[in-house]
Amino acid sequence: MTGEEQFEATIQADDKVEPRDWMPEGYRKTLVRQIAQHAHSEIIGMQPEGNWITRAPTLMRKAILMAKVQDEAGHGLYLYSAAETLGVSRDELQHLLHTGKQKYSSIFNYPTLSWADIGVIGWLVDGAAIVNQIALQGTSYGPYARAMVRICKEESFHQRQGYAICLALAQGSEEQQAMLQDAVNRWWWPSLMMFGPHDAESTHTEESMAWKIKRVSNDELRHHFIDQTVPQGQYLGLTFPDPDLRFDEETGHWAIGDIDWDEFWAVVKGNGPLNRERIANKVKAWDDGAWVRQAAAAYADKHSRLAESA
Ligand code: BYC
Repeated sequence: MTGEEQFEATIQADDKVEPRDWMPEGYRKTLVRQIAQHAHSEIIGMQPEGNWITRAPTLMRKAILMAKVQDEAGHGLYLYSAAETLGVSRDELQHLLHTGKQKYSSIFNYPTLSWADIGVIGWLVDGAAIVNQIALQGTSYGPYARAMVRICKEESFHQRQGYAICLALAQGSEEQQAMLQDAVNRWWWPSLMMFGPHDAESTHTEESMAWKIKRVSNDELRHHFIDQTVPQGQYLGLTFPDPDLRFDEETGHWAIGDIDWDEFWAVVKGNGPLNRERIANKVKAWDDGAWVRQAAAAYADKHSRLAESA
C-alpha cells in the first residue's frame, strides 16, 4: 500500500492518523491552523478571567478561579505539543500569534466587566467549548484527539464552576440577579459566534469533514449548545437577549434570531473591543519571560554537558 492509500484506509476505518504516517500536505496545514488557533485561544483565554483573580469575592472562589486559569495554560501546552508533532515549533506559533497571522477564538476579545462575567464565561464559554471539543475527541489526528479527552474532563469542571457562580448570583440579592442578567445579555451572542460562520459560509468545513478533522458542522454544534443551554438559563430565572428565541415544536429544537455576522467578522479581523490589548499583553508577557526561557535553556545545557562528561 502507498502512503496515500494507507492514509485513505485509516480515515475510512475511523482509525487515527499518527505523526509518522504519510498525510496530505493540506491535511497537515489544516491541522496546524486549527490546533494552533485552539492553543492560542486557551492562552489568550486566560486574560479575561485572570483579570478577576485578585477581585474574586471569597478565598474559595479565588482558589477555584486560579486553578481554572492554570488549567487553561495546561490546555494550551498540550495543544502546542500536539501541533509540534506536525513539524512546527512552538516559537514559530508564538510568532504567528504575536504578528496576527494566526487567530484565536473571537470570544476572548470581549471585556469581563463584573464578577458575574466569570460565572457566565464558565457556563456559556466553557459550555460552548465542551460541545465543540467532545466532537473533536473523535478527530482523525491521534495527538489532537487524545489531548481533547483530557481537556474535556477539565473543561466540564470549568463549566460546572461557572454554573455554580451563576446559581449563587441567581439566588442572591436583586442587584446580584441584575448583574447576572447583564452578563448573560453581553455574552450570549458572542458565545454562539464561537462555533464559527454558518455552514454555507464556512471555508473549511467540507474538506475538514471529509478528512474527519471536524466530525460535526458549525451549525449542528451551535444548535446542540443552544438546546442544552436555554433550559439551564430558564432554571436560573434568566432571559436571553433574543426576541426571536422560541421552542419549535415541529423540529423539537430551540430556534434563534439572526446572528450579527458583521460583529463576528469585525472581531475575527482584529477590530473587536479588546483585540489589540489582548495581543499587547501577550507579547509583553512573552518578552518579560525571556530571562526564564534563557535560564531554563542554560540549565538544560549545563545538565546535558554534565551527563556527557559523566
Ligand atoms: N473565532 O471555515 P471555518 C476555551 C475563522 S478555548 C475566530 O468554519 P474552521 C477556553 C476560521 O479560523 C476553546 N475565528 O473554520 C479557554 C476561518 O478563518 P481562516 C477554543 C474563527 O476552522 C479559556 C474562518 O473563520 N476552541 O475553551 O473549519 C477560557 C472560517 O471558518 C472563529 C477551539 O479553538 C472564531 N470563533 O471552524 C475559557 C476549537 N470561527 O483560518 C474557555 C477548535 C471561525 O481560514 N477549532 N473562525 O483564516 C474548531 O473547532 C474550528 O476551528 C472552528 C472553526 C469550529 C472554531
